Amino acid sequence: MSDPFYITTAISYPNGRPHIGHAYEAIATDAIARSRRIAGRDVFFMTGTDEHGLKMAQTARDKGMEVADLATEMSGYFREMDDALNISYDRFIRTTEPAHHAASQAIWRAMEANGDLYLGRYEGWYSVRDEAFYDEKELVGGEGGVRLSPQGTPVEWTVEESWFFRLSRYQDKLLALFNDQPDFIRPESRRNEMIAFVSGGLSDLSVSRTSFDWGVKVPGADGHVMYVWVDALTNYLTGAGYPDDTERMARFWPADVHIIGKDIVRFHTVYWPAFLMSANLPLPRQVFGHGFLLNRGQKESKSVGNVTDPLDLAQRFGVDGLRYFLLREVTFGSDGSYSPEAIVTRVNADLAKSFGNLAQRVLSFIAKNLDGRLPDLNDPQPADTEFSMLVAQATLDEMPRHWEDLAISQAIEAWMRAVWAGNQYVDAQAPWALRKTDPARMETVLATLVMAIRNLAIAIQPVIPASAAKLLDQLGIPAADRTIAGIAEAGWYQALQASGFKLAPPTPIFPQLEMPAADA
Ligand code: ME8
Repeated sequence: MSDPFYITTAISYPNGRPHIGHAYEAIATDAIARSRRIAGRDVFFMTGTDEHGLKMAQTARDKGMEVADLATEMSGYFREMDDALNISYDRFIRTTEPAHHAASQAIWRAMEANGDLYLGRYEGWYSVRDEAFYDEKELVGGEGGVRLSPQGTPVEWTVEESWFFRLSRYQDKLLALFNDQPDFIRPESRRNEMIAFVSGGLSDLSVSRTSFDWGVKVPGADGHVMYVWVDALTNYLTGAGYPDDTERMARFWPADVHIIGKDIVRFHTVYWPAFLMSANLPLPRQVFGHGFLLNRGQKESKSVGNVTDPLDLAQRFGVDGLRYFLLREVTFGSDGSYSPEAIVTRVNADLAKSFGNLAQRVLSFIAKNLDGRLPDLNDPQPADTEFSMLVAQATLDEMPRHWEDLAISQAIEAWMRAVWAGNQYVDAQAPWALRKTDPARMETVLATLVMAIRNLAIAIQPVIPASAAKLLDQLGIPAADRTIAGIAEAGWYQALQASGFKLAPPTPIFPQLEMPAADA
């Protein structure tokens, strides 16, 4: 297959179990990956866990565990979550893998060969929770005069021998990058933040640690492990076969897009391109910083007692219900909020009552009244053609454009408008009434609807893959045709009719969800 597309999530810290923010990022990235697959791209989708660093080492110590064991146990929960949520990753990377250590050491040597690394002494503020160094001027005051990072996390004064990366050399190059490639950082608001940050001047970056040893060894410097972000960012190269698999590198590097949260945009759009420029490697085409997910408008935290297990939500509302809600309700790039009531309301309105109802009443009518035989398309009238054109416009033009632009909720809105048009069409044409008066006309209306339902199901696969697949199975659509090209194909309906395919009485795919009791 041609036309490679490499997409990644951030790799998560497995110092605890995955939360709803992790689930959201995985679901959004998965939907984009699937949207490219049905558009015919050769997708490589990577996710995984970021297992080194002080935060992991400290968590393990607090739990009285070996850090390697903690990483393995927790990484397993992330992979389980991905599998449960139907995340179609091609590779789940763990930064403790030997291949990743080799890639991190290779980029280190390349940066060193370029004269960008030097040995010095770090004296400054460090936040273990963010795994980030901060300048004095970035700190903010907390309660009782305590100094906090701009993310509101505690900082500690750190003094140690360290290797430094000459980040200061890259200020102009980074500003030129942001200027020449306005789409490198999205959305626009994050781009503006990064332009302001880089314009304020860049200090060299401490890139090794000597006070602990849980990390990738710095080549040729005993006692130094790499700063966790150096190795973490390099995971994207490891996945593309760096440094030895040059064929794979030629195919999948640079990455098309890194999907990450808004709190780590600086690492991905300042440090990462600077490392890559230093190592003489091409830069990813785009970094997209999505928003944060809030529980009834509040950040989840153990002390507030509102931490939700994403798998509980999936169990309660269905994997596709949860996916649909998050992707439809949250504008990609902005913060979003969820609550059980909001999920139930949205899923019932769009999936159960609109699309589900449309499919269910049409397919069961055919199963019952035509014994499952696919109706004939006799002499279509303007109302039929108009509706078919509207579905084609939504699925072949609007939705692909929105997907291309990562405007996920807008892609779904375009789909929903076509679904509503389907319900209006069926009400206006009332095939049930035509059964006695004009059976030929009834068949035309039903045939028009079957085609529309099939195309709408294909187009929504990235969002609700399992439900769409069930519906396409009911309709007898071969797996190979479940693509955008399959929507555009002429003659598939007549071919399916000719094959003698019969619709079985359908089981409903989108059950109505119960509104939770007020205290749930
Ligand atoms: O940052 N809503 O790992 P992480 C939405 N290991 N997204 C959220 C979120 C929320 N409430 N909370 C976190 C790391 N995220 C590093 C990344 S990449 C080379 C290394 C997002 O486990 C967060 O923004 O803290 C990030 O993209 C991802 O979840 C993993 O966060």
